[in-house]
Amino acid sequence: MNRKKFITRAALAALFAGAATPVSAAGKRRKKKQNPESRAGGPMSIATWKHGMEATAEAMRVMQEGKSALDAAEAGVRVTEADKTNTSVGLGGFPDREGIVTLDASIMEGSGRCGSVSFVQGIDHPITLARKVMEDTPHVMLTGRGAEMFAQSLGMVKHPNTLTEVSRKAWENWLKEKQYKPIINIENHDTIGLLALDQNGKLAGCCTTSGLAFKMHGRVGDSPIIGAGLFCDEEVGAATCTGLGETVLRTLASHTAVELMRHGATAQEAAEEAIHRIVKKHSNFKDFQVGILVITKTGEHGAFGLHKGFNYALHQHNSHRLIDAAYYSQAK
Ligand code: SD4
Repeated sequence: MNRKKFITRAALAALFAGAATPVSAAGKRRKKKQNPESRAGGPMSIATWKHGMEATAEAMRVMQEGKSALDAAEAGVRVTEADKTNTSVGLGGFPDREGIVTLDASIMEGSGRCGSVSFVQGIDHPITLARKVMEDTPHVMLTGRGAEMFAQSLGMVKHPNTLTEVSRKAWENWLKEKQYKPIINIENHDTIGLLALDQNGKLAGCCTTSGLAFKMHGRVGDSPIIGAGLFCDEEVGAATCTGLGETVLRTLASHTAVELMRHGATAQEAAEEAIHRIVKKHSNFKDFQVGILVITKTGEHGAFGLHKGFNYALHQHNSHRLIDAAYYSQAK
């Protein structure tokens, strides 16, 4: 190995091997990259997109009652799921190409306990169903009809397949051209991923979505896949993703970010590297959007979008704000 390669490798090893301060190729100590909005300390709740404002408010309210991060994360995203004007989460979501709304959701605690449901129809709160899978079954994931049968056994109502007025119109419009191009571009996105850290230092996260608009019937994205749309580990931190799920699935971006932190990256460095990996594996990265939120077990956070436009809600230290994330590229 020549000297230059050796130094570069040594620098990379230092960056992700738990060194307090990474060493640059020139051998100098480099300051670790932090998100300028990040300040440690719980309780905190952080969530994707503008609709994250209501969700993080509810999550914080629940934690202030003394409840856990898990209760808070679930309660927070239930607000988004219940909002029928939201066209990317819950039953108000845009349907698949057959005109059917199918929902995906996952929930995870820092302890490693987790549950998820995918391809579920007619259920108001897939996140609560995911939690029931975690708590009341020996499984991690239930899908489709089986998940719906489980929901009904718990007394959850299964609604007939009716679209909201807005979704029906959007679908009818889509039917005119039936362009089958996954459309999570820079304007068309959403999904809620919410991470919470409670007053006892416990971590939890939730991710819930109606998925890609006008997807193939049966398509499942990253949101219900543990490690892709969501990952939490109390030894390190947690991450959640939004955007074109296929790209997040190919790179297991949430798990990747948490593992990078385990090996010494800050939350911001982990978020950025997870997006860089998506860029490396997708030459068409200009055509879609992805955003990631990452928190450490002490409440620091990182956020990064593939393109301009990804924002997130942060509720922490008596402040509640919508923040524009840094991003990889402005190109479209
Ligand atoms: C999916 N990741 O099903 C979800 C959708 C999403 O912004 O996040 N849209 O691929």
